[in-house]
Amino acid sequence: MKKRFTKLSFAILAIGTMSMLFTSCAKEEDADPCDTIVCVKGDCVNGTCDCDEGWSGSDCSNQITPSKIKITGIKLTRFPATDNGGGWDVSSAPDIFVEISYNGTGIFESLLYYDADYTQEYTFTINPYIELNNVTSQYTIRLYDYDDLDANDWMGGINFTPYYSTNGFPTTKTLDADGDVAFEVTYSYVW
Ligand SMILES: [Ca+2]
Ligand SMILES: [Ca+2]
Repeated sequence: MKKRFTKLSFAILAIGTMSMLFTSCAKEEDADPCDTIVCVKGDCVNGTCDCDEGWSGSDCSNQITPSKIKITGIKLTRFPATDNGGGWDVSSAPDIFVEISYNGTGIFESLLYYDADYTQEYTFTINPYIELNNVTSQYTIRLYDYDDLDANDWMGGINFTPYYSTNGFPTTKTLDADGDVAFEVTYSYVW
C-alpha cells in the first residue's frame, strides 16, 4: 500500500512538471514583447525601451537637456592672413590665442602660438576641459593676436549656443559664421 502510494505521487509529480514545462515553452513561443517595440536610442527589455544616456520617452526619441557641456578641444580652422591688408605684427606673423566668454566675462584663455601661419590649423590645449553651465545660452569665442607693447589685436569672433534639442548630441561642432575665423570644438555632455 505504501509502495503504491509513492508510485502514484511520483507519477502525478512527473505529469505536473511536464505540463509546466510545456506551458512555459508555449508562452515563450507566443510572442516576444519586444517584437513590436521600436527604441530609437535604446534597447528593448521585456517590452519596454531602456534608453541610452541623454534620451527619454517611451521610444527614447527625446533628447534630455544636458546640465552642462564640457569643451575638451578647440581647433582653429581659419583666420585672416592680414590685419586689413597690413601685417599683424611689425615684422612677423600674429601670436595667437583663443578666449571664450559668457555674458562678457572670460571663462577660458588659451596659451599662445607664436608667429602663426594662416595656412595651418591650430589645436589649443585645454586642461582638462572648459565647463559650459548654461547650455542654451550664448557664448562667444574670439581669436586675438597677442602684442606685448600695446593692446592685443582682435582677429575675429563667433557667438554660439552650445546646445540644440534636436541635433543628436554631436561630439564635434563647427563654429563658422563665414567670417574671419572658424573653429571646431569637441564636446562631451553631462546630464
Ligand atoms: Ca600685433
Ligand atoms: Ca609675431
